[in-house]
Amino acid sequence: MKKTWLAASVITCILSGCSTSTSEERYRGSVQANSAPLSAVKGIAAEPALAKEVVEETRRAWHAYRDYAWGYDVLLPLSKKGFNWYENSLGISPIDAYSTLKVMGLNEEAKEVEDYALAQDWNKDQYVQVFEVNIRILGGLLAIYELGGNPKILAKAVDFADRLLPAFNSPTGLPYHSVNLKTGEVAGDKGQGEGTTINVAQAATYLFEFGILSYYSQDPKYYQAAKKATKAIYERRSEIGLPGEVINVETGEWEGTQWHHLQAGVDAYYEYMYKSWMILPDPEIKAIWDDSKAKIDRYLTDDFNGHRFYSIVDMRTGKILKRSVSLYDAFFPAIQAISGDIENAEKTQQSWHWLWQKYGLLPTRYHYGEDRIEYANSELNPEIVESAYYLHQLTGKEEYLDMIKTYWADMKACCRNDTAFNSVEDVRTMEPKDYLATYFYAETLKYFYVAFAGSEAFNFDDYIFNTEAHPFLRKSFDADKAKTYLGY
Ligand code: DMJ
Repeated sequence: MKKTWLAASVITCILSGCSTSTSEERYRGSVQANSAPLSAVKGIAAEPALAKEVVEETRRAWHAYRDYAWGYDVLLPLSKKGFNWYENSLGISPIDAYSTLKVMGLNEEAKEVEDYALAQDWNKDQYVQVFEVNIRILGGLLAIYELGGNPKILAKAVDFADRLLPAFNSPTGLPYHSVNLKTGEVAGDKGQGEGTTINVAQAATYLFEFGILSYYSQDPKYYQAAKKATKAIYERRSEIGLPGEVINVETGEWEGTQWHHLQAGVDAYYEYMYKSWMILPDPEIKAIWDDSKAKIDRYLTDDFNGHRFYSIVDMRTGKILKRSVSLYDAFFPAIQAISGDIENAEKTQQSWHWLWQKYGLLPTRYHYGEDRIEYANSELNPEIVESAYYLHQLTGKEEYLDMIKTYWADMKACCRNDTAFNSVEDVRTMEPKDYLATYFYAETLKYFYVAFAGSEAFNFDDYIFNTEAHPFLRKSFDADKAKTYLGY
């Protein structure tokens, strides 16, 4: 096994912390194209008793997974058994849960997951969705390394990423939807076109994990593949500057609708431009973000009936096609806020909070133009909590902590069961659904905890989260070294 690249200096830096070379100017006020990320307000309120409660609930939910679903990808909390995404388990829940357990100080549980991850053999004759396993498994392994420092975990991450890389061998550099972990053969998503089409999020949500892996391994090939994919989307934007929604990875043509939006299917494409730039400051990516953010502001912003949402528009004209949102879109206030656009972040979060209060959870899809639910289920997704957390940290306003208290109380009321928590089939009836998403462990519980625990337990300014809420210490990444290790 080739491990010589793992320079001692990198390990030292990760374990003991090295100085950051990015000087973060504090910036507040109106939006500014090249604004530096904001910093948290000092001395803001916390809720230690609720933080303790979240830890106990996490411990309980985690032990339910261990008791009923150990070794499976997902816990089915009502039937009390496990479920796998594919033929063989990839251990998605535990690998996703590690960083939450670690951040909460559940060290015994976290160590058990680390040992479990080390025992995994990725040489599985099985197709996996590149996007989904990148954010959960590669992101999870990198977080185990970041927070635990075990070089054998880094070797596991490298092995896993090397098995994803063949997906990027397309004529455009855009990844195929799925790749076989053993053979490197690629495949499409069943039911989508000829098997060569993917959505924008599946195409270009790799800068963060692949960038971090290039930094740790000092091998630019990962970041270069991710950057090529992001640029392949950006360069195919329309005359008014908007990409589409679904693209053919072989021809580079947009397929299906001419829609654009920042919802599920696009969301993390935008999230990763800004977040990857925050730790690995590639100026080319920042320029793409600045331009993209301006286009979102100009074409997708929709103030309708007293609410601020971001709509579905025609990529060629910017004309609004549908006033409909998915609960995943609630990630956007967090990115608006951290990138300096507090004013719009606050407006958007208020609308999401209004929708939450209407039902006591967010429905998966809501048509705000016609005030009706399109998909009524909820899997206890994290985005609205995440955005309220960012806004609480960045503005210091207690109303955002109050929002998070509401979300926690409502989630317990609807969805806490004798095992752990469950999803719901319909937010109007709260009919239980026998599923507990891996991101409930990775994200939802973590955002509740860090919001309630306060900055002494978890300092917002010190970390950046991947889209699955795996936290990485900003000071682990030196801007000058990043240029060399990532090759930009
Ligand atoms: C998570 O898996 C990730 O945040 C992803 O980017 C989209 N949203 C889900 C949770 O809702």
